[in-house]
Amino acid sequence: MTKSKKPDKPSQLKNKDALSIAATPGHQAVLKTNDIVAEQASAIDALVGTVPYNSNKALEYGHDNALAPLPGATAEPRSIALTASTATEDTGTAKTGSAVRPGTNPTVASLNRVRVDASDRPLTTNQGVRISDNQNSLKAGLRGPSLLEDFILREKITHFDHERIPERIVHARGSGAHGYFKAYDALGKYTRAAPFAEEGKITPVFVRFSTVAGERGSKDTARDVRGFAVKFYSDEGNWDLVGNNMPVFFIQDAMKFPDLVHAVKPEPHHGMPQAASAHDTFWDFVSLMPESTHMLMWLMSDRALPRSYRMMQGFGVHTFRLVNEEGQSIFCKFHWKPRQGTHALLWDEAVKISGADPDFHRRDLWEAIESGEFPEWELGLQLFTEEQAAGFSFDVLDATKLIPEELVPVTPVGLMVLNRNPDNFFAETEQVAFCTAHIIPGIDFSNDPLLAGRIHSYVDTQISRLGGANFHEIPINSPLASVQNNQRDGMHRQALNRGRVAYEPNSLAGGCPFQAGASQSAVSQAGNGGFMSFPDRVSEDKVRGKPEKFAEHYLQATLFFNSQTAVEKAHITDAFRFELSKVAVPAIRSRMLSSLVNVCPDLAAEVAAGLGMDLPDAMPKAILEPQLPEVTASAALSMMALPGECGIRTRQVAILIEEGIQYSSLLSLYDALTEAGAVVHFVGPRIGIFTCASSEKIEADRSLENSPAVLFDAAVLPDGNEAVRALAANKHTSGFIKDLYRHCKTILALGDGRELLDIAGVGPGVDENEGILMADNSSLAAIVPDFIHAVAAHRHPSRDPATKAEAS
Ligand code: HDE
Repeated sequence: MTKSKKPDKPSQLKNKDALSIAATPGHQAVLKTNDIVAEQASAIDALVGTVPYNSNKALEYGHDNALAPLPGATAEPRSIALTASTATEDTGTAKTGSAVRPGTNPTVASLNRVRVDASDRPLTTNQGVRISDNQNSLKAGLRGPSLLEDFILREKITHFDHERIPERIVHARGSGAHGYFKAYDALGKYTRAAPFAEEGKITPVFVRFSTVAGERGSKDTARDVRGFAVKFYSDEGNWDLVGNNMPVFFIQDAMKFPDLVHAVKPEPHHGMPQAASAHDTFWDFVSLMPESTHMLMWLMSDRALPRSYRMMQGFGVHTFRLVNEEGQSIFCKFHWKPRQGTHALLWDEAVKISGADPDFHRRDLWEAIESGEFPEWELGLQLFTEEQAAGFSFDVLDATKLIPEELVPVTPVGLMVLNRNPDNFFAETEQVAFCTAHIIPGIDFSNDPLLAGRIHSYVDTQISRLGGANFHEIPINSPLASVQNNQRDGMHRQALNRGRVAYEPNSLAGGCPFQAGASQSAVSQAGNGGFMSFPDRVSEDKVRGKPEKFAEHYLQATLFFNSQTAVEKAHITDAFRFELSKVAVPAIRSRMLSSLVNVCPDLAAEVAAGLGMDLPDAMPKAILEPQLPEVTASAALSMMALPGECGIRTRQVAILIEEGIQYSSLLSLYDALTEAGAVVHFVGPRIGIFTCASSEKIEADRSLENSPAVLFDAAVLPDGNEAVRALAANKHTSGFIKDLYRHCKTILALGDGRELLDIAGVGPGVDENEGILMADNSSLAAIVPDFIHAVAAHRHPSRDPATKAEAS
């Protein structure tokens, strides 16, 4: 190969002289320009001459060369000017800027380069022309016709007409935030991936959480899977870990994804229902696809109703590979575990929130970050060898199966913190383009056939959604790592590539940009080589089919169900009953019931009873004698095992107020709650100022009317005779307290406030129940820690009507 050549003495091109002459009126710049051209021509010839033939050609052949590609041959030009597009490169203006430094690409950089602030600046058109009047269109006379020449009006309206882009085919509704990932330790033993290169290494991230089925304006609290997509802006390129809040998926092969999505989306004839799986086409499809049963158990569980995006686990779902510097590989599953705990809404709560605040999750994420309560997740890895995988009772390439943590433990490897809201929802959250194909050296794919389809799909979909092949240049998508290649042109191209060379091999640009070669290569420095696919050996027939182990569809659905607590099981039963009760065709309901018999006959019988149907026979299975599972109950699958470490931080606590409340008790309580990190709201019959019995003033920032109980995690009923009487007379109070009670939330009744429990029909004797606390002035101080403890428990399942019904 041609070795990199030391640069000759920089050539003395005289373009500076030429420019100064050209800029002087009356001078003939032609002769000088010809000097430059002549000099460039001779220098280019010298450069090209250093490459008498393509010495790398022979290295393109054979197995050993395939495993260790060398970096491309390069030769440095005598001057940077040789690779320029034009001899006038040095002509600087405010618009063109100065000549670019060698090897720079300002289209990839931090978002600072495109952040815009209009303070103290006048309104302009998109061409930068100042607008004198933004109130009136141009008319022929005050009462005359509008004029076609009004380019200001027309530019404004034209831009407005094109403000929307196609929404995502799935995951259209979502919210995002910036943050960083910090590695606990160097993971070089397993992977050369840049984010894990050193202990304490920080990599910027952008994360987008989403629902799947609903359209862009749909409610946040639909029963649905949640997307959990993380873009790592690593110094070796962007890595997107595009996961969900559930560790498995509905289908095993990408071929079925459009069918699944068509089945769950609003039915094509009338466009209903929005953001809901409770309809015929969804259950028709999944009841014919028994491999979806495990995912259905997750979807019918409370995991599908997160309390907050901040309180969900995330999973990479597929098996991936990690590859180290020596080219050794180990299989890996990715897990995100929230510090805030994994918590859910109740169905009744989710339904009511979707009316009270359809932006519930978006608001929650935004407000937490704005208030400095930065959500955190720990990244964990399940690492296992191919030999281990071969021995499992299930196939690790089957995305409908998880690997129980009892079989392969999760090793924590780092922490992700989301600490900044986007400047602009559209530019960042809407335009961010995640893609499973965005991997970096050290991460690689497994042969999961679902993953293979995704590797194709994401780039493809961005091309139509973001309007062309240059979506990677949109600032939120552009990497921090430098980008240089021979791709050119296309819609909305931003990079102004210098020079006339857009191909490789070349000698006119000294062989640049050159192929990086393998990281293991002796000639490249460690860590500087290019991406190398793990050389997984493949020698099989070309077929359309699935491996035998994929045929087992029920054991992990049963594992999931058996790992739930009684209340979680009751919610799953309720959810199946609700969803199937919305299915109009009885035969579809019956088919689904027959499938559930294979998961758990008791579950199926209860759902059937709830639908007023006879229990059908079990659905025939695709495999009669599967391998026995290694694990039959897994504690980690129950949300009850994931309370988190944040106590009551960010929990929303309502303190009801009215004219005449007792102030003294409230003050110390307020201080204790805010000290512990809760967000306390004073909720009155209206917003505004209220006067306490001892004449202090308190301002209600929420009203019973605009903020129903479902928007709070806990509530305090105040003391004060007059106030309690007024609250009792308010038409919203009783429903407010009933919902708090029914949703198993913590209630603290102070002094006279306990009467409100009776009025709401949840007393007397209610204080026997978990999470209902009573105090008066003298006992308040003692009860505050109990209250905080009870709110931190999220809710009190012993009061759950689902389990009560079960017991009775
Ligand atoms: Fe996606 N998926 N998906 N998906 N997916 C998209 O890409 C697709 C799958 C996931 O916040 C689309 O940019 C196929 C599994 C998330 O922007 C699209 C298959 C998992 C997001 C697409 C799957 C996901 C998407 C739509 C089966 C969990 C939102 C717009 C072969 C591991 C990312 C877009 C964001 C988005 C295709 C299955 C997660 C159409 C073909 C499994 C979190 O390309």
